[in-house]
Parts: sequence; C-alpha cells; structure tokens
Amino acid sequence: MKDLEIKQAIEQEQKRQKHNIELIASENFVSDDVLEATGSILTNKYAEGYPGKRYYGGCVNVDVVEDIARKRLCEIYGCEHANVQPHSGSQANMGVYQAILKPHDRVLGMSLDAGGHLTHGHKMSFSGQTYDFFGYGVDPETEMIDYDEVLCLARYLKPKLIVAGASAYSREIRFDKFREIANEVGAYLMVDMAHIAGLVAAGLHMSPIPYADFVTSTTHKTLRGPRGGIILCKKEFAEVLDKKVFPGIQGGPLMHVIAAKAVCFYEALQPEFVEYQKQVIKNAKELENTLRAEGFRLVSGGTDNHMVLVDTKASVGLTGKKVEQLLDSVGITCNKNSIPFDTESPYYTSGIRLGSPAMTTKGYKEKEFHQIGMWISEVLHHPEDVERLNKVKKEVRELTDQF
Ligand code: DSN
Repeated sequence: MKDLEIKQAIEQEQKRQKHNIELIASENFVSDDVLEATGSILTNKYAEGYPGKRYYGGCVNVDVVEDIARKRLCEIYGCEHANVQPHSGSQANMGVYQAILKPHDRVLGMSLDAGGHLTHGHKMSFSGQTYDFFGYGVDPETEMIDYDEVLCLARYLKPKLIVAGASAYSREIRFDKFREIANEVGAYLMVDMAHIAGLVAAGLHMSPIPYADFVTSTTHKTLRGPRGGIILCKKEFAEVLDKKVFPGIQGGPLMHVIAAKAVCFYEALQPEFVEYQKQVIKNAKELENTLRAEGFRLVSGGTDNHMVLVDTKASVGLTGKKVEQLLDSVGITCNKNSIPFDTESPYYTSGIRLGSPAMTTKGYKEKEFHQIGMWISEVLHHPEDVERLNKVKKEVRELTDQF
C-alpha cells in the first residue's frame, strides 16, 4: 500500500486485534474467505436494483452473487424472502419502518436504557424523531422483560408496530409471547435479532421467523460475517420491502460486502458453525460463573446467550467508563454499558457488557474464559495497584500469543 499513514494504522490495528482479549459482545473475527470477498474487485461494480432488474449493465456476475446470498439466507433461517442489501443494521431497521409506517405512527420498542438499540426509538435517532416510539423496559426485580407489562402497554398504546430484540440483554427473548401480544392489539411484529443471529442460525435460541412479520439483523456479530445488514420477511411484504430498501433509502448495494455475506452464510450452514455457537454459550456461562463467584453483581443474575452484563458500580464502586479504561490498560477490550435503571449518564454508565463470540472464534474455551474472569476480578478489585495491573497485562499478552 502506497498510503503509508493508512497502512501503518491498519498494521497497528492488526497488532491490537492479535494481542488484546476482545470482549465486545457485538464484534467477531471473520474468516479469511469472508475477508477475501470483502476486499474483492466487486467493490468496483454499481448494481442498483435487484438480480434480473438492474439499472446498470454488466451485472451478470453480481446477479449470481446476490441470488446465492438470498438463497442461502432463506435456507439458514427457513424464511420466505430475504433482502441482503442493507448497508447496516440501522438501515435494515429503517427499511422495515419505511415499508409499514408513516411518520408519527405509534411504535412500541425496548428502551435503550433497558437494553434496546438506538434505532428502537431513541430520541437522538431517526427512529425516535420520525415515529412516535414508546419504550418497554425490564422488571425491576428480575431485570428481565416483563411480558405482562409489554401487553399492558400495547393494549393502552395500540401501536402499529412492536419491536422486539436488544443490544444489551443477556436472556432468551420469547418471540412467541411477543406474537401473542401483537396479535391481541393488531400490531405488526419486527424482531431485530442482530446480537443473537448466529445462535438462532445454529438452533440454540428460539427463532423469530415463525412469529415475526419482519426480522432484521446485522451480519457481523454472532453470525461472524462482514459488517452489514439483512432483512427477512414473509412473501406478502417482499415487494414493498425491496422497494423501500432500494430506491427508498439506499442507492447502489455494496456487492463486495454482499459476496462476503454469501460466504458467511455458506459458513453458517456448515456443522462446525453449530459447534462454534455452542462454545460461545458455554464460554459466556463460564464468565458468568467466574464473575459471580468473585462477588460481582450481574444484571438479571446471568446469561442465556453470548453476553454478560456486569453492574460495576454495585460490585466495585466504579463506573463503566472507568472499568472500560482500566481493562483496556491491561489488554482486555470491552464496552461500558448502561444497565437497567442506571443512575449514571450513558457516557459514564454503571456497567460493562462482555461477550464471548470473538475469543471463541480464536479458540478460547472454558479454561481461558475462567482465567479472563479472574483477571477482570483482580484488576477491578485493585484498580490502583500498578504492579498487579502490569502483571495481568503481561499474562494477557502471554495468553494471546498462544492463539
Ligand atoms: N452497536 C451495536 C452493539 O454494539 O450492540 C448494536 O448495533
């Protein structure tokens, strides 16, 4: 690469990805094949439209790519229609909203502070600015979704759409219950399964497909593909949805990314993928058990999926921001995260979110995740002890060197 500044930044990032323990629940490491497709010459091609109905010539090869991607995606999830063009999860959610809502239509989604996503109606997001979103939260005692509360809110608000799915929720989501609620009030149901898409693909989490009118996702979290979005829906919505994605909210699709999505879907159809997802859950469980044994308060008491939310404020008196910095200083990467009923602002937060997908890809098993939990405990119980921090940093480096 002739651009030395960018070359150097990429090389530094490669070192960081090699030597840090990556616990950001929404990140993963793609295969060489996904990387190859993402960096391929398909980036040169304009292909506005859909296979067989493009607005540019020369689309014969990218048509093959997009058709394969759609077919594989339908095979993984058993869905009727798939759109693989959204550039991101936010674009996928926007595509669905545009397909069925008008500005100021009423929507019920999970609040950001309870674990929902910005695009589930936050006031700083297009979603909260365009539509009249109302939020459901979690039960103050269990810190899990209270389906009776969701039903009460839905009966009272009569939303046109109910959004299920979360960015920071470590428990199984009952899509069947959401369907019952949506049926009772005559609402559409959209499930944003971005975080758990890989677990669903492997049959380890209840699938939203039989219950939801629309399912959105990113492809880069537990699904372990390139950065991007997807939408799955019933056949009856296929036409309106496709029109809203293009030309409604996007222009040319990123054909190199769609090729990489197709490769990711191929990988998700292999038996090894199920083994990988099983290990993701086992590793998160090991982290849960280790941290609980070390005295940490975990939101909702633990996990059913790939993530663990830690109440750092209650456990060690430190904000999520401080903990994120401390762990980063020893080579452990995570993100600060608001927890239910947080008294700190989203910039500081009272907690952190930890996830197992990325290090499971590197080959870590329960033994390594137990060790990670012990290091987190050591650092957070002795935040001022520079000698200890240096010792943990050295040990982290020794472990990452082995994988
Ligand atoms: N921002 C993503 C996450 O980290 O969970 C959700 O899209």
